[in-house]
Amino acid sequence: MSTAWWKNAVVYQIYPKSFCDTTGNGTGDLQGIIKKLDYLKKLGVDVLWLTPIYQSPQRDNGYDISDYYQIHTEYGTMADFEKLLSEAHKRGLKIMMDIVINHTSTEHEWFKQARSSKDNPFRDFYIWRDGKNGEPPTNWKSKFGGSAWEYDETTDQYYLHLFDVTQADLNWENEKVREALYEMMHYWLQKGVDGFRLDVINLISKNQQFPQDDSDGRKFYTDGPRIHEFLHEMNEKVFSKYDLITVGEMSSTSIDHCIKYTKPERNELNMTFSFHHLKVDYPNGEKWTKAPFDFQELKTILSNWQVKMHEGGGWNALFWCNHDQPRVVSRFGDENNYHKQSAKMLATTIHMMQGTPYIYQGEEFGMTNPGFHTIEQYCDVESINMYELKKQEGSSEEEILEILKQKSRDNSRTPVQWSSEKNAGFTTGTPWIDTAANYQEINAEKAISDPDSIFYHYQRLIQLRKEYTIITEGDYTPILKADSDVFAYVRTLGKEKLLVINNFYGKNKELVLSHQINLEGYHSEMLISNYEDSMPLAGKLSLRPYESIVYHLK
Ligand code: TEU
Repeated sequence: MSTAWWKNAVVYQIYPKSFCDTTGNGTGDLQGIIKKLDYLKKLGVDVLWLTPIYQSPQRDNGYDISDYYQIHTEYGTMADFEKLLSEAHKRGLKIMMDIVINHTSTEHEWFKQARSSKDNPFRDFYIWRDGKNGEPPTNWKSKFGGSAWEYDETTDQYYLHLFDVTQADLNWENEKVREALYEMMHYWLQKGVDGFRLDVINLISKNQQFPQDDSDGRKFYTDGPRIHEFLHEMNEKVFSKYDLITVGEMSSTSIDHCIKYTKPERNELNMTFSFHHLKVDYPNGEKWTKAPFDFQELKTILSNWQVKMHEGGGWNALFWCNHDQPRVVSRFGDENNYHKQSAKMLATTIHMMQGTPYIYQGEEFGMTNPGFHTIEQYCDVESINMYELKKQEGSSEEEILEILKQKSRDNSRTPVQWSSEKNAGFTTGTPWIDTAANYQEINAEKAISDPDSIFYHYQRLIQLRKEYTIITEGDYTPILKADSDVFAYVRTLGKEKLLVINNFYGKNKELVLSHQINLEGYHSEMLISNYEDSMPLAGKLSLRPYESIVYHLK
């Protein structure tokens, strides 16, 4: 059986608002993406995932959709979108749309109708319940803080919103809702888009008893009772009619569920994003703290997902960064002392694993967290809500700002640093969010002109995936599991092996490999590293700070 094309693909994520502005209004746009297609082609990626570009009041930067059939005015027109699609296709690049169907904006026509009266035909498109003695129907918490229920005076009932109060959850039990959403997906597919990223898709099936206990309620709607049935139906009615790439964003999920979501014969999705490896700096599960990351935990989680998804026949999406996560070089690397080495090392760690890698705009040349220092610089609804909540709880301004500096989603949402020109070449106007101050040192233009840059390291990693089947197909065995500094693993395909070694810290490290892997009878070749003069393979290796090496053994 031939390998599905998306198993060898690399996806590049574009956050259009911060990508490239061609009008001077301070907001990125579709023409800006067209302008950069040759740059993306040079990097070597195959698919471009655009975060939501539909009409939206932008409370949550487009994840609050008010019309699934219109392009958000600031981003351009439908003609611009069609142009983008054809220009991308001309270059052999595919376009993946972000599909947000757990909720809509409260400004969506469906919701406006639904809230107008209890007998409106759209009432049942959303989830309405009576309160209990003047309190919300359950104690479920919104992911952005506060109750997940909002009281609506007109009809004296509450509606459910797992995210912001302006993001009302759709009622997936209602067949009409499902049909309307499938129709919308067909509309985009018929236009020629090549894939879907499905936002928080594992939250769409709620336990219809709406139970509660002393938790935040997530267990009553995460990977819920009818989730596999719904995805199977979506696949049958939509995906199966096209040659598509589909990836589901899975909030607080499990490996067992992700195997089910992605096992080809179950006909649900191609692959899943899971987030457990990005909670290793959430002590006791609490994101809103300032904390170092737990390296052992990081290794254990990533390795477990590698091994178990492989055994179960599932498929992982591989990633460090997206528009909800801080920048990886600031998070797990050292942006001050080993910017280049640590960014490259982190890239290698993920790209040599089994799965489909995702690169988030700017990651390919090492963009960092911006280090905002006043609350006025933040735009993200989650960050602002948390700021208010922490204030009410009595935290000091200083403390909260320190936490936001590490954890805010705005860390990844600053303008792409294209050049050392004003506003990093992102806009000629005033950017909607501040640009990181380091754009003179860290930018795409500079990276392109430096043969040793992070950009070319990513380019090489992408090429290697195309050249070596073992990267796609090989199985995965962690080695040096308990080592406190090194993340290493072996990929195996028949007699062939890949040995991947990553020093995660800024110090030298002596490594004895002879107990970990039998090198006898093998011819080894170094495929990629992050120092110019990396050593040939031997039973003992002396690693330098953040050194990363991949050997191919035959
Ligand atoms: O995110 C879902 C999600 O649960 C998170 O990644 C979330 O941002 C984080 O847990 C908050 O701490 C998706 C989108 O990627 C995000 O941008 C949207 O805000 C969210 O869904 C709602 O549509």
